[in-house]
Amino acid sequence: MTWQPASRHSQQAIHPYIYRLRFGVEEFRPRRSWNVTLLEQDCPSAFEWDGLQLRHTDFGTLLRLRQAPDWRMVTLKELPELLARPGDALPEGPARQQIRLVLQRDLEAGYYALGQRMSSMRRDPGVYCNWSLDLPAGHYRGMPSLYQAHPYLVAHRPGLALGMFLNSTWFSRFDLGHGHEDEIAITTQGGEIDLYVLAAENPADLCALLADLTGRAALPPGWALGFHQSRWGYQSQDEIVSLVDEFRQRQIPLDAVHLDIDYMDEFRSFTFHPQRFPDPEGLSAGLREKGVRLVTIIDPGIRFDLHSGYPVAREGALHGHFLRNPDGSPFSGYCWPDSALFTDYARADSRAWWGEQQRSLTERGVSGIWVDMNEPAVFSSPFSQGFSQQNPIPLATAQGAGEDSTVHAELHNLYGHQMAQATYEGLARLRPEERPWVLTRSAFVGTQRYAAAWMGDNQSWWEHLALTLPQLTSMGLSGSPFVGVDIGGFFGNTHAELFERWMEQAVFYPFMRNHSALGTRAQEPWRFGPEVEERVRGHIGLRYRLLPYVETLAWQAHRHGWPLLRPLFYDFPLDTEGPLYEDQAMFGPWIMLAPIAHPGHRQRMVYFPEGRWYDFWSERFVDGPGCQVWPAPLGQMPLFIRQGACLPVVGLRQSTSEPVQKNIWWLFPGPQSSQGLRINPEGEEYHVCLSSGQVCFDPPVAARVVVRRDRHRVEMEVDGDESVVCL
Ligand code: MIG
Repeated sequence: MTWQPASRHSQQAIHPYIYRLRFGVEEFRPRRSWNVTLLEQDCPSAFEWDGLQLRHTDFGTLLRLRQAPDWRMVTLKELPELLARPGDALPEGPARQQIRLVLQRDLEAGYYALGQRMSSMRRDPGVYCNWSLDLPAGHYRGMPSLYQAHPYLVAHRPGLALGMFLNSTWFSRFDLGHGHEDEIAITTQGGEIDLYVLAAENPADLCALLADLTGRAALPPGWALGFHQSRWGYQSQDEIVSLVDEFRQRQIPLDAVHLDIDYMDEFRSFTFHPQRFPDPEGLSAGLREKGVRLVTIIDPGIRFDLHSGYPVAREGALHGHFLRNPDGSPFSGYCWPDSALFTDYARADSRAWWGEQQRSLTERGVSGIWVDMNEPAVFSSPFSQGFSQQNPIPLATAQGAGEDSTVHAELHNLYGHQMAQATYEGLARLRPEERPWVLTRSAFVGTQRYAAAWMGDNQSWWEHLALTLPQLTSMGLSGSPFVGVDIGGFFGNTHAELFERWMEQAVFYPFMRNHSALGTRAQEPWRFGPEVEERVRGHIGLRYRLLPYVETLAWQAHRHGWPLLRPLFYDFPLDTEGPLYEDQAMFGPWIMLAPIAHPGHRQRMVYFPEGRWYDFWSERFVDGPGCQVWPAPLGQMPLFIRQGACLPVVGLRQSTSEPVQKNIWWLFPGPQSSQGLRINPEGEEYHVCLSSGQVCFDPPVAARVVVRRDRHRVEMEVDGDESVVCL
């Protein structure tokens, strides 16, 4: 079948800097309940669209079509990257309508974002698919897609940061200069291209626009910004208690422990194993006294067990919350509990029901919920029979209710998103006094409203350590600021040097968790001997000292969409070359990390953007721009503070539950005046202004201030209140 012209189109400015271009095969379908965009109204703007070119008076030409949008009918065979179960077919209707938009590729621009990938941050020419998948161990570059789907592309050149969000939850694909070097071809199933074009002067403003369009990231509770310890294979309540005691006895700060599937009773979600975890209330209360929160994993696959008194399966089936086969029988797929039922999170009543299920955890003192396997991952044979292939839900399976009924093919990419939503909303209802905290594996654009995310099953490999910064900074550019990877690597056996180098950079992961797979070498911080332990204690301690800065960045991510961990070009958008180094990153506006991700390396090249940079560990400083080789002994990864920094910090604590004794600022004064900001956990702002040797507080504080000098750093300890201090 050949391509035919798309017959419908509409254009509309919905924000002074966001323009919506729509092209369709048939009548545009009405807004769906699951649509992730928040802006709809017409808005006066300075965009001009002439049918071929989109311009904005502030920026000039933003994009140009190469040809009129067109469409064709396709079969599953023509979409080789779309993983479906053997014998499956695309359902009739829009699922078979593939529509395409071909744009001119700006050869001067760098291309970024597109969510979660195992590849460089600057997107090479290639094909990027959006289809959530749980692929086998050993993620590699060629994987068409991973657990999450972000049909959102960023183009950047000095003076212009352009975002293109394809508002399609169907399978989609961005061909970035692959078919033709100077073209970008965007295709999607569903018969509609709904493209939001976001135009900003720099990446920070672009991130703010994306947050306006798709929602602000949920602000994590304070404890979630601390250190988390996890492992698949912690077998019992007693083991968890000893683990936490060991952290405390060794004086390694810790805020959360995660329980993996081992805690469940035969993999029944929302249950605890009666022998191995006999007293979850006691466990969570005991941990809470030690300043540690409990997080439990939940899988979407509900054990298909209608007769043994498992209320989740029985009630869910009774009230019709699970997916069904075309003949009306319950759909079941294999997962941990062998045969499992899957909730239809596209239905509001089913989401509410799912939310209510969290009660069995919150009532037992669980603080956060970790939602896994929500691509959703379905196996081809029972887990109890060993290894199996993925066997995804048939694409024609009905989802949604009433006017919003559709097929799984349209909602596959949203399964994790809506599971996170249901879980988040359940926690918010059950415990309105606490900020919900959900961690998800699968996600879509907009999931940041409900959950933090980790990057799934990485490996204990140097290559995966090296890919972490590109991966996490790309997530931030794609709208998801609260992200992390499994420290130490999940599959495979880590070892001392890899683990230690991983911990060094993890201080700056927005979400900081050590996690590993069943049967792999233990990787708690003390498993590699006293020297490694000592240095790792120092790294986690540094995170805890920096927590007021981390909390401030978290608030800014929540309010403005600014990622905590970002690529250099984000903070230095006019610098055209240096900021392309992807093995460095900024943590907020003041801290630059240049980690080591290679065995044996004890020095590395560091790019310094414009300005003065103070070495965190020594007397040295460097004036950028330029490159220098920098020492990187174990325990001292190259770390720099930008001149002018005013960093809110705190004395060392073992947990965020310990009261803050002193408010401290680390000042790195420069010739120009500079501003420091602290946003405390309640959202109150404290400003300090540093100018010609004087510090002014806003709001003014009235009491004792102690000032100490340490190399380039001035440490200012505010015990009470005072308004102006001379350094
Ligand atoms: O495929 O619950 O990504 O973090 O430890 C295994 C067991 C299922 C996958 C998650 C991983 C978790 C593991 N889960």
